[in-house]
Amino acid sequence: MFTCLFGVYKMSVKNSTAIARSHNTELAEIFHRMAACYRYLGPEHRFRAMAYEGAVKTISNLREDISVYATDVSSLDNLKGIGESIAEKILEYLDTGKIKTYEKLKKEVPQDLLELMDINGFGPATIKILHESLQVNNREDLIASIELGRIFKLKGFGEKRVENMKRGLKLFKEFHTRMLLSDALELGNEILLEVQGLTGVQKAMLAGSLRRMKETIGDIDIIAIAERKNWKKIITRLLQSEKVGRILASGDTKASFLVKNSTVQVDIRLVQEFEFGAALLYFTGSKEHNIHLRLMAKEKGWKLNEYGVFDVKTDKWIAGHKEEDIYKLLDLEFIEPELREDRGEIELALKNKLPKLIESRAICGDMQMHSMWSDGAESIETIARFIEKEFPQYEYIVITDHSPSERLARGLNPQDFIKQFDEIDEVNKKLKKDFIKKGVEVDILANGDLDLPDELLSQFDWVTASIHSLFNKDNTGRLIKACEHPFVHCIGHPSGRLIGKREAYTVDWVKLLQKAADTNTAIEINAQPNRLDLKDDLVKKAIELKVTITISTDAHDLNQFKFMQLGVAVARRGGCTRKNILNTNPWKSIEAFKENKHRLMSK
Ligand code: DGT
Ligand code: CA
Ligand code: CA
Ligand code: ZN
Repeated sequence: MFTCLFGVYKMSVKNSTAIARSHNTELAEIFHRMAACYRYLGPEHRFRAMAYEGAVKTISNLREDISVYATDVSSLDNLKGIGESIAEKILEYLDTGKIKTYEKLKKEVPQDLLELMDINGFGPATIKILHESLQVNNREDLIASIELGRIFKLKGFGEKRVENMKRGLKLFKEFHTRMLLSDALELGNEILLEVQGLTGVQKAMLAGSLRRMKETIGDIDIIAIAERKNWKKIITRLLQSEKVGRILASGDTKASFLVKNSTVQVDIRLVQEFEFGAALLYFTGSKEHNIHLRLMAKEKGWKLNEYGVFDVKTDKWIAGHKEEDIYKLLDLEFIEPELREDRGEIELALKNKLPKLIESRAICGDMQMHSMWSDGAESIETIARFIEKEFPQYEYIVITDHSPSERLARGLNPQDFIKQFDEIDEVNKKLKKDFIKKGVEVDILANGDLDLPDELLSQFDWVTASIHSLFNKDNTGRLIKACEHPFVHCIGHPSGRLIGKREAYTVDWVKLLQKAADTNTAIEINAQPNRLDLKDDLVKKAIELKVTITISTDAHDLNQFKFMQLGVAVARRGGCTRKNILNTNPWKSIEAFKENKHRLMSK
């Protein structure tokens, strides 16, 4: 799960009941803040901070409300990552609604400083110095001390470091005004369901950037069809929903509100059936796409707006019932929402040359995931049985635990991998098929070497190589060296960005992608919601250069396998067809892909 708990993202914790949501979510948030307090207090509290983060992870993944497990200290003790002391705090919280230790910590550590530790470039030690020497108490103070140059008086704060801090602040701000696609999808679909359930609503759809599946979302847009006479009633009833917080605007045809306890805005518009296509087209955007279409209509003597297509001279209505009708009228192929960014899709549609975009149902397997052997939450058998049941279309999954230098992620030693191979063989035997593939996410070291010996690497079914260090450097050389390695099949999360937290490191993309194509090395679209890496425009570049792409969830627990749809969305936005994506094929084609690289590299 994504654990930035200072924004709207706290709503992404998924549980089956409303109570579970509030207990588990609130407790996870308290523990996350406690961990941050301990980090702030200094390295001697490091283990406590880690213990609380561990508990956050466990609680966030519970399928039931925490109270179900909380009969006494020892029953909680049985949960992974929860020791006696934390168990006591959980009971205290369930009993009194408060945790005394936390109340005490709140007095010791200025709470507005905690969110600053989530910003790249601001560790606890830095924040402490800023607080103690410059009386920085929150983000505003920090910005002021940078702008007024006071920060340069401190030892160790030179131009370069402060530049880096400014970039971190900028990312943070962008992040807090936009949501991750995954959170917006979940929330958007919940609200959509409510709208669809209102009496009088005949049909409702998500529009805006959410329908285009952009990686971050500013606000949620919904279009609904209803007869005009019912509009007022529908708006009134919707605004009475318990999901609605502050109402921003409310008229006869539309309403805007903030979702309760959050800063997420929802815009909803009601239309009549015959104008639905025009409204959907308009409010799906993008704005640039719309402007381009409107110009085309104008050249034909028509006017295109959110109500329909009209003849300029007579004002006569020509079309607008369906999006398809409007594209057809303009001599265009239907353009999928993910492509509507005016990045060349209209020109292709004119020539009937749009790619037939990949769909989720074409995915045959997941190419990256972590088990309990490293930092995943579940055993290999549990993962395999879950996938068999929930993703029956999958023919294989690849377990890719970390290599030794990833100590924080409990990376495996070579001998552990050999033991893991035996376990995979055993589980496959139980499943009566060759379902689980032996993979690894091997670290690319500082000099571009890999973190495991060739002799071991050659035994894996699938080797993904990724960078987990030196994010401030140009990493073209390291990645190219990894591509040139004969046993590397794929580059994982190639740009290293974390949306809103860490910018991508510098890479000469054309050079790298060309190398990937030349060496028959695949490039991953990592579907973790805060990665979505490779991102859409680089995916486009990659397929132009004939690079093979994989989509994988990099799941660390069972709830994360559903992220595949986000990876597919990125691929679609990049214009991928089924053919561009390696894991739309049976495993024997993947073997052939590996064989090709082998042949190329031994030339
Ligand atoms: P977001 O919410 O920032 O993630 O992005 P969108 O694309 O959802 O933008 P939003 O919610 O402001 O507006 C929804 C759609 O409405 C947008 O994609 C296109 C259309 N739209 C909004 N304002 C304008 C405008 O000034 N001109 C045109 N042509 N279309 C607009
Ligand atoms: Ca929007
Ligand atoms: Ca909007
Ligand atoms: Zn990784």
